[in-house]
Amino acid sequence: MKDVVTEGLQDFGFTVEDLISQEHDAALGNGGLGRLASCFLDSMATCQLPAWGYGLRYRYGMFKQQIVDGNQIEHPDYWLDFNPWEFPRPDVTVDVQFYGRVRKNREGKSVWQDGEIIEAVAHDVPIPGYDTRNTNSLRLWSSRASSGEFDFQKFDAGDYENAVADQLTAETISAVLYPNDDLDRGRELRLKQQYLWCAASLSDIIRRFKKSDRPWSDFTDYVVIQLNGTHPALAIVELQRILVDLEELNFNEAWQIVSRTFAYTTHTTLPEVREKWPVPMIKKLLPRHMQLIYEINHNWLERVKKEFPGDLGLLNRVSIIEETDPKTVRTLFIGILGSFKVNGVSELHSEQITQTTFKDFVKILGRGRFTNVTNGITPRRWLHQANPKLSALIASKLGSYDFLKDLYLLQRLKLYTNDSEFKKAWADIKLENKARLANYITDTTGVQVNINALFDVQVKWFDEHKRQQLNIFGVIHRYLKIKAMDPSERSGLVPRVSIFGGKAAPGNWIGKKTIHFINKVATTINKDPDVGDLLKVVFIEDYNVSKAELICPASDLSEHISTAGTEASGTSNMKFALNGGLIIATIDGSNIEVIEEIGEDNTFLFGHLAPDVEDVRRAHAENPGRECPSKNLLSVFNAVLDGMFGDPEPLAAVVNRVIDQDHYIISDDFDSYIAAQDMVDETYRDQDKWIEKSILSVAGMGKFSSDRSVWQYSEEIWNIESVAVKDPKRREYKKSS
Ligand code: H2P
Repeated sequence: MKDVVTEGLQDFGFTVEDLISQEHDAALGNGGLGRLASCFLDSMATCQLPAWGYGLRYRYGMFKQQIVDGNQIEHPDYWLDFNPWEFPRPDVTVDVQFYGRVRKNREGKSVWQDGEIIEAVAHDVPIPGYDTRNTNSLRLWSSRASSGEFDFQKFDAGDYENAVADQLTAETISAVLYPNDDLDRGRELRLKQQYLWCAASLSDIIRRFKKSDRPWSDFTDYVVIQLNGTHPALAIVELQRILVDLEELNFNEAWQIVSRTFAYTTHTTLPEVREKWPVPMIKKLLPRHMQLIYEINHNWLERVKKEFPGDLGLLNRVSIIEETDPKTVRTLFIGILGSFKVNGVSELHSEQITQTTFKDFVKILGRGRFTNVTNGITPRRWLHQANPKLSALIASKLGSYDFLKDLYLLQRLKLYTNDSEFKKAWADIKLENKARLANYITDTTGVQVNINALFDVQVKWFDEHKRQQLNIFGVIHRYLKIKAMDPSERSGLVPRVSIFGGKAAPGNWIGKKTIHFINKVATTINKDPDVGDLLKVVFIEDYNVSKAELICPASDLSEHISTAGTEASGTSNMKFALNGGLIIATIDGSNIEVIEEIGEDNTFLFGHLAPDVEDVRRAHAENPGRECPSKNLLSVFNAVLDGMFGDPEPLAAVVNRVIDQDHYIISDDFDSYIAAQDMVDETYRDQDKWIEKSILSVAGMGKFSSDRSVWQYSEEIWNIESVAVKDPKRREYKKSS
């Protein structure tokens, strides 16, 4: 509809961009995990797969980031104040029970009674597919007191505060989205969120199934539920509860259905089981679920005992209940046991987890339970919408926009790497996109950047393993090099703009220190007349999806430099490469597959390999006072600690972290990183070669469409087929003919 809208708006004196700029970014789906889910929703609708997305409608989604004096300040994000894309469904509500107690009735059945009821209310966000009539829904739940309004009796009696208290308590459940690494705060509320989400969604799924009047034995032929991470693992226990307590199936029969309904994706490489719930907390909040967890665990351990007699260690390691004080429930294990397939999100990650976190489960359940589906991104948003000119240029060569539905067609671009007219058009589009970003940078930060400089970007969450520190240390190294040069030699250098963006979870202190560090370094470098246009450092505030759409098309180079073996997949590498940016990367996560598709010659690689990282860490531990192995990095540290970027005290934490621990082996990878960056400069000098590599990057992106990912889920896990929604006009035509 964009053309129609653009034309219509012109009559009113507006551009379509004016209109779009009024729209608030969704405060959901901003980290890698959520954004992947958004891409999958787009792909499932486009591939005409009959699917629903379920989530929570957080009143305040991810916080808004402001940078004040170099520091991240968090503000609430009122994203729902204006959101024309959601349809409240007051008719679709589910009562969700919390607390209370369990008693046995006369027939010996467990009955969960009393406690409190919270009402979940549906809000639907339509997800239209591309070039199809199919539109799926993302159903988001918000919570409210089950009466839905405040207590009028109290209100009449003048007790105004208490009249609304129940309502406020109930609404708190869907109020805020906890950042993913803040595990200790608000734990009970977090558990309540997870349960409300699971219980409401399951009730909705079952209601739909029941409309068909089919027996429960058919359930798994019609329903499959993919758990996106461990957060919804409670759904497994909830379905067991529904089948046993409400539908009166026997325990084993119910478990057969449950464990053929769910499949589970893990998105992390962290070896420790992250989400654990204290048993007393579950007992209090969800007493019946705790009983069921014990029973599921009992049956499981009996099986393990039978198959591996006498192996007490194994029994302890795979038990859902961890014998800590107080005891805890390992949510991850519920996810594994209650699912018929478990997958990681890149080849390396999926392989790695079977050898570490899931090793024991592989031994017991067999390798066949574990599989891989490499992540992807939607080309509709990340190419066509973000970079319409590049999309049009590609369409002009390939003869149509079919590549937006079959991304492998991009391979044909390889034929045009010597077509000088095409290459010129390609380069012009990149320059235009850089100019667009440069204007944005000047408007928002006041920093003027040279659009002919190499735009080097790292935008993603601040997580220590993603190593923004390595990047900024590299920037300082470059700065020192420029300063040490005779001014007459400087003209031979390739000018750079280093662009950073991303948020740190409020509880991630080192992430916040790193943001501060980058901003302080930027301030010094940007005003240094010795450097001028040769180096600029920019921090883009409040990185989100709209900004990513502006940034990705404008990058010459982007950085995917996590310590090998720590990034499960990563998807921004795909977004940049699809927009013709080259990548500098470690041999980690999905980088490996991206490199395979684009070709090593067209990427800049460095760093230790995953199997060596543990050895390096062991060597650190054995030699605590060791010298920093990189002279280059030592000079960087000295410059920081000598006050080159202002008061060293607030900057020292980021440096000391590497000197003291260096868990992410920054010092061991630094020289190889610098060497790769030198290669980047050398390659960039030959613009013709650079553009050729840029075209080849795009040409190699076929595999990374999220359409491929969801097809793989459909065929290898869900066992579902596409169903086209028919065009009513065509139906009429058929009738009359
Ligand atoms: C996580 C992983 C990424 C992965 C993404 C989607 C949790 O994203 O760390 O490696 O690509 O899920 O599978 P993030 O760190 O951005 O929240």
